[in-house]
Amino acid sequence: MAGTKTLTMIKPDAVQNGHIGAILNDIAEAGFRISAMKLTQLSKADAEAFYEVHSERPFFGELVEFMTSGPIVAAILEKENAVESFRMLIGSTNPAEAAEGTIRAKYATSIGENAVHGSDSDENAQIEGDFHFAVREQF
Ligand code: FUP
Repeated sequence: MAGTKTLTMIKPDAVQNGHIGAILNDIAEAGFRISAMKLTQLSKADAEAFYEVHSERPFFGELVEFMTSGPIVAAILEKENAVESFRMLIGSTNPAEAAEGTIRAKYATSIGENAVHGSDSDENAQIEGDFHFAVREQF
């Protein structure tokens, strides 16, 4: 059975461009419950740990630099089939390929600066949620 939790980050580009409110509104209208949320900024070590699976990829350095460049909003979202449902809502990694109406189509600028993160599996949703939030911050 699919899990009910996913982890999102509203990335530095979207925060900088003033899209926090609009993105949270899209998330709420899509029926997600926010069970944890904070405005925070990742250190280099945080970003390197979060994106460890991409450490051998050519874009890793740029990804870490971008993700540490300013504040982000981290949140745990709950809904039936949360991981897949949220990835549908945000659209393809590359905003040029993201379906019309998706969060990345509306608010992302490039494949690197793509407005939002969404977990890619139930296992990673749990790991990423625990990365950002202590148990007492998860409701
Ligand atoms: P997604 O699951 O859609 O966030 O995409 P990936 O896990 O494949 O990539 C994670 C992040 O790496 C992306 F959000 C942006 C960055 N990335 C690049 O900068 N260039 C690429 O070619 C692919 C990913």
